[in-house]
Amino acid sequence: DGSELAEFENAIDSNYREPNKDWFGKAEGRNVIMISLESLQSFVINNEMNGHEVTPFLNSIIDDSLYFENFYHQTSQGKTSDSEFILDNSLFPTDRGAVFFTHSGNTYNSLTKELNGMNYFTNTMHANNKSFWNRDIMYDAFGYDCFYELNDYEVNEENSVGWGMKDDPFFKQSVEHMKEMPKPFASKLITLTNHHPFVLDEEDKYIPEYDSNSGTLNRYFQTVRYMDEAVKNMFQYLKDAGLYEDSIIVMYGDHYGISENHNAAMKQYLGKDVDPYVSTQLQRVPMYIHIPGVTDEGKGKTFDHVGGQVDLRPTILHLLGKDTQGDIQFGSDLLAENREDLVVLRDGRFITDEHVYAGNACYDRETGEEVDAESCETTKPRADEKLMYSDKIIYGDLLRFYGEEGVINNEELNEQFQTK
Ligand code: GP9
Ligand code: MN
Repeated sequence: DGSELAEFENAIDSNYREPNKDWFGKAEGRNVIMISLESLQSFVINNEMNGHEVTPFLNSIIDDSLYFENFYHQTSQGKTSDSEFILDNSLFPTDRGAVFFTHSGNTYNSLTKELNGMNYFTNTMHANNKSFWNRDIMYDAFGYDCFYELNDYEVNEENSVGWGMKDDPFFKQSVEHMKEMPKPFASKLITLTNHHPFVLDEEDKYIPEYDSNSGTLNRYFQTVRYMDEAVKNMFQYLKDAGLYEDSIIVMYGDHYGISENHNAAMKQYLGKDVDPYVSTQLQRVPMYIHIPGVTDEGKGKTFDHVGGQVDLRPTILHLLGKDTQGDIQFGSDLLAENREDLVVLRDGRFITDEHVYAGNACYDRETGEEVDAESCETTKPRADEKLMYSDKIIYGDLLRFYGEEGVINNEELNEQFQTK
């Protein structure tokens, strides 16, 4: 009877938050440099491993950035590609296979398409085979102008390890490409060295291994430390190329690096049991927005409200001065003033300002103590609804019914909601 469609649209409209006037357009016209930090989890930030600082550079730029300390990844089986999907669309990935493979034929209203409309030269940079995760096909659906892939990099034995090109030479050669790009450009750079099984050449080991029974966790600290050094160098490469001042740099962890298989080793490192609460809190990934001339020289700010990768798209567009009202999206501007304090993970776990819902139990967010299940029950329908509507959009390819001005084909869309 059409009321389902109305419900659907209301549910999505309610995700939107008005931009914060202090931040709206603060990075207008700048190049956008988005850096996907492979497998980087927040627990290493401002932390030590047997007395060794793990992320000295990433720690040092917190004061020079907008930093979100309770920011969660929302990926599923599609790993890096899921994080890319979320960034571009502010939709949840699906929980069956990788959406990059299963729904590359859909219509998307991507961040990339918005940026194209704002005259950006949009591109994605990753020194791996272009068809890995079906990227070459999905990137066309998102509308990227260019994909700098394996063949666009000088990759040799010397500058490779593990999965391929090391992060430092990758950054260096990416900046060479940026110099040649039409301005303004929007680049997404996907790092690779901090990837399981976390291997490095001797010369790239800045700190020793950890001493648990998990070689994976032991080496993880070392490869994270390597990535930290590579990011530090990247900032310098941008400065040397004269690209730093005119850019905004957004950096985020794509997903966890240490799975539940290493809980015993994690328990040793954290000094506490990895129960469903701790495990959920370990899904936090670092998220930085660095705006030279605005947030640097100690003018940054750390935010403790909860957020997730679905919030990236509206946050970035609002910083660039493009309002996202009316867009079909499941996140909201991280800098908005009246945010809904709810982040939903793809597997149904969720986090509010007060609670963590995991393993069918409800925990106090501050203390980690299990509390009455009822405390989470009021939020659960809203959390489930978000996943359900996002799935509906992807499985029904519903974005093909929407255009710049909102609904373009209401009749067909209506039909979608009647014939289920
Ligand atoms: C592969 C890289 C790593 O190109 O993105 O993929 P992951 O295993 O993290 O999804
Ligand atoms: Mn990854």
